[in-house]
Amino acid sequence: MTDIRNNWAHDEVKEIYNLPLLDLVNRASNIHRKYHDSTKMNMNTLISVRTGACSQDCKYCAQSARYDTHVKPEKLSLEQVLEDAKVAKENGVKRVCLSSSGRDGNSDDRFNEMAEMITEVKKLGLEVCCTMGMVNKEKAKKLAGLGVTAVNHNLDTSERYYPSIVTTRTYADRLETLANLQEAGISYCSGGILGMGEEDEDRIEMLRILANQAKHPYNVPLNSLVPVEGTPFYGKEIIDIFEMVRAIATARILMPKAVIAFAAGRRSYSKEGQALCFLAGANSIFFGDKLLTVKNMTINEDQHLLNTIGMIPTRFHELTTIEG
Ligand code: DTB
Repeated sequence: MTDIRNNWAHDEVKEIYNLPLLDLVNRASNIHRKYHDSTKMNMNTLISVRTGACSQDCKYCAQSARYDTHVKPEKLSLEQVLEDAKVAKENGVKRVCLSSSGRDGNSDDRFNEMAEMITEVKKLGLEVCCTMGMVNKEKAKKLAGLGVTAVNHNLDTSERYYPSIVTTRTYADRLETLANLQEAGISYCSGGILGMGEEDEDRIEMLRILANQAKHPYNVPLNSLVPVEGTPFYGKEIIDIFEMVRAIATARILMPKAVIAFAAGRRSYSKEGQALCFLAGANSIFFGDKLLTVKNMTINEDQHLLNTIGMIPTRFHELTTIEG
């Protein structure tokens, strides 16, 4: 049977997810080595071009205007974004992800601002991704024309659990943006967050929906919730690293060619735990001392970790594909 499928049944995914952990890791690791160079790590720096002041009520997010968090609304100028991108480049990353807070990326002011930033950052010789909320068909085509590497729009969790984390938009809205991106022929990035009180069933369903898209995501970011003071999910217990390993390994088996990112939350875990995630198929990390609003692993820690395990930074297109 071919490895690349988009007709996964829930029970099939569940069976994989529930394999004995080391058998699951072994299977994922074999698939990973069939499709990727296992010495390469995709490194990507987040730049928050618009932070906070968001009308949405995502219970995990420090940027919602509804919650009293440490985040102060801020908008970076093009010059500041270029400055941050240059620093990221000097630190060795090949790609930056520009993030703009807010529900809808289609409004002309937010879209045009993002389009200009994408164009200018690309001129520095960096690959550029973006995340800006919902994207309609027309704007998806425009983003494709700008040569963006991938557009991020997460499913976050399962359809069933989604109303427990957000009420101001629907799962159908999320899926529609993914469909718009696919129709425009752009690579897209979509994943979710673990540790929001969801069950294994929700993780399994989210991964199944991603794997059953007509075209698999280019990048699947899996985040471990970073509970921020002031958000409704503050106080949630950090999930065990083995739960991250299970989700990452399952994602790798379902989407062999995708880049799987161990995105937010790495600071909660040991370097050995993170290395196990890389063994299970995670081949992308956010690199830089800060994510959007919270601290990341420091650059020094990450350089040390990658050196120790013998992984080197790479560009997206150099990551894949040994076979297929
Ligand atoms: C994704 O899945 N994780 C990134 C990116 N996509 C945009 C964001 C991580 C943010 C972590 C929490 C914070 O800094 O506020």
